[in-house]
Amino acid sequence: MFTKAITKKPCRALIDGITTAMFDDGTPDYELAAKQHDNYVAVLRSLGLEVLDLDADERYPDSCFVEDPAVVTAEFAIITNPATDSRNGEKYEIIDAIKKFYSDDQIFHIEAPGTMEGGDVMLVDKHFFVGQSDRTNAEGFKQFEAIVSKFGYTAEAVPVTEGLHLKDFVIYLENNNMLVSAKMNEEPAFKDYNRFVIDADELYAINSMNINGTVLVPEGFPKTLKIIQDLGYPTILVNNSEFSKIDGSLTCLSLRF
Ligand code: CIR
Repeated sequence: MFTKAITKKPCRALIDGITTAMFDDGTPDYELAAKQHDNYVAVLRSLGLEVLDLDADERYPDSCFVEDPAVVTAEFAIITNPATDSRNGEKYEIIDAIKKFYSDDQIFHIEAPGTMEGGDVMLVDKHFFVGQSDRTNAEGFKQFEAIVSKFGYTAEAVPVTEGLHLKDFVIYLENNNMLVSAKMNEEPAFKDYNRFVIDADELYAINSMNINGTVLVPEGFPKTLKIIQDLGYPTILVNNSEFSKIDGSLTCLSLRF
């Protein structure tokens, strides 16, 4: 059960965010992104979460994607080591927010040469799947596993070969259900889950987000919406178009715990 979330307002420099245009191309419209972000925060609050919405930071174009510089659970927080130069400094900023909720002995760090971004980390009960991607390397995984094992969690590395982060291609919806890309459907790590393969033209909607039983689904992906609704989950549609232009999806806009 999530009770809290941390978010961070998009900055005007968002238009310079890193992008491979894997979902959508074009430049985000800052004003619209700010509105969409306010709505995202309002939806989390409507679901009962206490949300700390941090001020925008113009020094870091991608800093609204707070999921990447930290991984949080009920018991501990890990400050990651984001892989790209333009994002690495975000780890020094997120820590002030993390310290409002965690004591010093609950806060850990991934150190160079380890790299990690939270978009590669997917928790299923007490087991972490960790994407091995351009952003999260084997050393990052090794350090992560050593930390989480102290708290009774396990971790498993999964290759990410089709784009940015693990959770762009597989998401856990709870109740043993996963949304997967065609490629992740072949991944042995996920063989025991009920997998629902999302068509290539709706790839962006894999990153839907279960908040205490209600699933937030990006607007504009009717086939995925139907799959989620047919599974019996209540859904809320969220327009995330401006973030999708710089490879940002729903989970990346918050840390939930
Ligand atoms: C980046 O390339 O780092 C950002 N433009 C997008 C980050 C998205 N984060 C996520 O999915 N967790």
